[in-house]
Amino acid sequence: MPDKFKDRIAAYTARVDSGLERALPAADTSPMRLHDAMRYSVFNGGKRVRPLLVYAAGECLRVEPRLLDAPAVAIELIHAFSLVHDDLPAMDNDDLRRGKPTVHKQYDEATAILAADALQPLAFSVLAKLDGAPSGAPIQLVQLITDACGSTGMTGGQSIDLDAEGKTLTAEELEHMYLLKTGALIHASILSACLLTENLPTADFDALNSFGRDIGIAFQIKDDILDVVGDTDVIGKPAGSDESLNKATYPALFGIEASRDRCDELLARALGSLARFGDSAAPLQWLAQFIVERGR
Ligand code: GRG
Repeated sequence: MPDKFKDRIAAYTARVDSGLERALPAADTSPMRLHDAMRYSVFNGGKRVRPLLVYAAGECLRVEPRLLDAPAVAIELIHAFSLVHDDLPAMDNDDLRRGKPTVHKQYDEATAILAADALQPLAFSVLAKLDGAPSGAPIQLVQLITDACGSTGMTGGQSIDLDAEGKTLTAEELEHMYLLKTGALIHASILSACLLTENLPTADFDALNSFGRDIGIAFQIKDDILDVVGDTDVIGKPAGSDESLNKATYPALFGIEASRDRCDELLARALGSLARFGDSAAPLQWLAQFIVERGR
C-alpha cells in the first residue's frame, strides 16, 4: 500500500465502488427503469468523501478495512438518496448534479422518488450483512445511521433549511442546521469506525466526535462558498442557486470573508482534536484539509 493517504484514495474509491456494485441490483433486473435510476444516482461522479472518511477514521483507529466496507457503502447509498430528494422540484428544484442531469430530469419525478426510496432500505440491508464485527456493533451502526438520517439528523436539517429560505438566522442557528443537514452523515462516517473499535478510550471517542462535528459544519460552509465563487462547469451544479432560492447560507448572512474565516477556524479546531492520535491521524488530517480547500 502507498504510504500517503492521497495515493490510497484510488484504492479506497475502487473498494467502495465494488461494494456499491455488489449491493445494487443490476440495471437489467426488473423493474429496470428503477434499477437504472438507482445506479445512475450512485455511479455518477461523486467524490466519495463520506466513505473515505470511514476508511480514514478506520486507519486512525486501526480497524480492518473489511469491517468498514458495510458502513462506507451504506452511508454512500444514503448520501445518494439525499441528493436525489434534495434536487426534486419540491425541494431545491435543480436540473444539474455532478455535471449531469439530476435523476428526475434524466428519468422522471416519480422514478426519482422511488429510486431514492429504494436506496435507503438497501443501505440498511448492507449493514445487516456485516459479518465479523465486535459484538453489538452492527446494531449500534444501524442506530447511528438511522439517527443521522432522521428528524433530528439530515431530514430535520433539510426541513430547517427549507423553512429558513428568506429568513435571517444567527450564526448559531445556521450552524445547528448545517450540523444536521450535512454534518450528521459526515459525523456518522467518523463514528462508524469508533463503533467498530473494541474498548475505545472515551477521550479518543470524544476527540473524533468533536472532529466529526467540526468538519461536517465546515463541509457545508465550503459548499456555500463554492456556490457563490465556483463555476458551474467545475462544481457540476448551477452556481448561484442558493442566492436564487434565497437560501439562508453563511456567505449570504455573513459574507464570503467571514465564511472563509469560519471554515479555517473549524479546520484548525478539527486538526487540534486529532493531535492525540499522532501519525495515524494523517489520513483524517488530509481529508479535513481537502474538505476546506476543495474546488468542487
Ligand atoms: C436521505 C434520510 C434522507 C433524507 C432526505 C433531502 C434531504 C432529506 C436532505 C438533504 C441533505 C443535503 C442534500 C445536504 C447537502 C449536503 C451536501 C453539501 C452534499 C454534497 O456532497 P458532496 O460534495 O457530493 O460530497 P458528491 O457529489 O461529491 O457526492
